[in-house]
Amino acid sequence: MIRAYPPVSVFGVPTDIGASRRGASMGPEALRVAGLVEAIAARGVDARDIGDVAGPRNPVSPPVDGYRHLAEVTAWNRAVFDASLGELRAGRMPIMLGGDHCLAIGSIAAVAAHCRDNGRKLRVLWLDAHADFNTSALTPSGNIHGMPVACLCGMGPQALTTLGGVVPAITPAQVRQIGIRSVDPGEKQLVKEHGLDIYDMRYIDEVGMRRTMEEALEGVDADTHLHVSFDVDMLDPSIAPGTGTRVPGGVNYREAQLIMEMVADSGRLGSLDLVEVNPALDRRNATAKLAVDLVESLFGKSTLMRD
Ligand code: B3U
Ligand code: MN
Ligand code: MN
Repeated sequence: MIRAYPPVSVFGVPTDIGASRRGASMGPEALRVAGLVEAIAARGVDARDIGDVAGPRNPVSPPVDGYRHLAEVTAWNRAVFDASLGELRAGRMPIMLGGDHCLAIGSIAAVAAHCRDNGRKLRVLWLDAHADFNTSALTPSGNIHGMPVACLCGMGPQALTTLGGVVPAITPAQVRQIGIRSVDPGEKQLVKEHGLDIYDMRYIDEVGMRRTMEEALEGVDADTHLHVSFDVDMLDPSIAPGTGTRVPGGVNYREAQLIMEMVADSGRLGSLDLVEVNPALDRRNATAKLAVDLVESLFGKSTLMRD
């Protein structure tokens, strides 16, 4: 199968504004140093690094009304929204290098707006140890990187839920979460109420990654835009130590490769977030290098010639 990828625009979002642990702001450079853009280009894709978007510094302040740094998170997400939508409208695939996962509010709001404009269906694959479905009332931390899925589904501060103009930006029915193993008690209840489709680690252990991915991709067709939001803490900390909220028992190397290969085989990848790489916690950039390795598979690299 010959896959033609649209041209790709990689941009960095150097901030840890949605987290309480510092360091994800260095993620974009770590991924560049690990050779991300060159690796995509080596797959025969027109890949361009358009640099970093800008935003406010991290004031490192405590939560106010259940949100840490809401004004700054909003500013960064506006910048991400504008950059993502600009690239999509130019016919290019945006790859957002975080930064922490709060930035997916901007990137996915942009993808949702673009899909609405073009009458395309949207499917979001949320690869993560966490459901990121907290609200200000439920959050144990006030960290907005624990809230992006809820915000996108219309639950959250107005500044974030209205980012793309239409509320909600997406519905839970458009989301499939994979690798989940840490959900807070109140968040668990909310996830159930909204029927979020979660393939947690127990499910993956029981049925295997192949079937998990077949189910997660079910219904994806030629009219579907597939957005992959990849929080590297989905991976087991033994292979991906460079991230702020490590949870044991994660997705292993082979399972992660299969996820990426099956997305590549779908031929529908339209946009990507690569978030929560924290070089301050990493060993010799291992986590960024692994992310690059996985992105190569996402762009069709496989061991054998399957074309
Ligand atoms: N659920 C916890 C922890 C967390 C969520 N996402 C990350 N950490 N990266 C919270 O703070 O909301
Ligand atoms: Mn996350
Ligand atoms: Mn996470």
